[in-house]
Amino acid sequence: MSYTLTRPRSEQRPDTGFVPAETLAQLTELLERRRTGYSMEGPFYTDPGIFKADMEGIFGKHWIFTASIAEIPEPGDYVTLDFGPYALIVLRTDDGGVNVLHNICRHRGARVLTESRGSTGNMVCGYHSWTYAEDGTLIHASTAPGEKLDKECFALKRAQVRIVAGLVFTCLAEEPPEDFDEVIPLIEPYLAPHDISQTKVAYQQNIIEEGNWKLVMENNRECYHCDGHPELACSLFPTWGLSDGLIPPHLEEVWARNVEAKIQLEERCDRYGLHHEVIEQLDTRIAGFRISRESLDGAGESFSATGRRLSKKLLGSLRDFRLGRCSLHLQPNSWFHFLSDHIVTFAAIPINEHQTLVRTTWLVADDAVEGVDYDLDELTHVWKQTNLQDKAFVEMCQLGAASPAYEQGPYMDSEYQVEAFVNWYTQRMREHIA
Ligand code: 3BY
Ligand code: FES
Repeated sequence: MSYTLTRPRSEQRPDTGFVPAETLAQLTELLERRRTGYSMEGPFYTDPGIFKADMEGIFGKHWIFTASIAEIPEPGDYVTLDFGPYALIVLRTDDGGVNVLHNICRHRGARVLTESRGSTGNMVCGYHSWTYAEDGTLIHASTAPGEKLDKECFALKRAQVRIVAGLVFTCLAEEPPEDFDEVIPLIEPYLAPHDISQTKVAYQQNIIEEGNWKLVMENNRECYHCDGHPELACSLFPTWGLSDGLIPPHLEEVWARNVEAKIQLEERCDRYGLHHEVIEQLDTRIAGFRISRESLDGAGESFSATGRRLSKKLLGSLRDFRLGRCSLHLQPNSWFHFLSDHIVTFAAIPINEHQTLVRTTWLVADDAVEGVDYDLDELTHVWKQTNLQDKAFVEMCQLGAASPAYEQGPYMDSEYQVEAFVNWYTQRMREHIA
């Protein structure tokens, strides 16, 4: 009799698993031969199997940004979000907290909530009316006379939640990466004075970019392309090519303004007790991030053509409009700009290997009145334009990545944050498939 030696079943990666074995072999090889300093190979952006691996190894394991509490201000308010194959409900609870639940009925798997947002009491599945409480507990399921169902076994699955200064993060893993809890106290003091709990959504833009989620993130992580953002460039100082003392002649004037504005901003921040130092740990931490407060051009107040405020109401406990932008970049899927008069949150929500939903949300003080304190078109103009320009850049790269002629190109110095994102991603994926 011959035996085939196998590992115990519990230690095996099931053949029917989420990511096919051939994809894992391909991914292992691609990760092994990754050239640092260069963009990634095409399949990272085009292969459906690698997309599944990303969902499992990144979105299924790490802390991801979902929404802010301004989107779900009242108990029972919810948004639903699909990250690739994951369907989530982000629900405000009666005690003011937030639960994140898998939007998958425990009866036969139907979506429980089918709208993208709304307000709900108990959640009733539309198929056979199984009914769940805000914490996911199954509280009602019709049964035939004498039929028994142990309702305790069929609660909606819950994910981990952290609320950071009003930003709701979730982790779908049973054991979330630990260092996010160390990052929270580093970033919260920068954001808290803008007080998201006292803001409301002025506008939300959802655009589907025909590009892999990693191209969306890479594009966000550099301003080498910022000549392509004329509206943004009115208030955003160039963030590339200026820090090494080699100032191109055509940028000398703007550089001088930037230096002066930075000195004034730092004095102001010190006076008001606001944090402004750059903390940058984009690829060294599992919860990679960069936070800073940086000056804006012109009046230095907001993202407008003149740098002047776009809403007349200051946020939270702030006492001055000239506070530049407090900007946060987080791996793997979000970035934020906190200003004195409004906040813009950005989430990259993967759909499949070649499409990403980019959700941009503008928040203003909850007592700001549209048409009186702010004009919606003016408030949203710069980032709406910038997002459309970014969409075009991402789509150009997606087309390139799909071509057999595509070869990895070098990252320039000003693209170090792109490199950091890619390093973070490749390291996390190596750990995932190890
Ligand atoms: O939003 C950001 O953080 C970067 C800087 C400007 C362009 N880019 C989209
Ligand atoms: Fe939800 Fe049947 S699938 S009640």
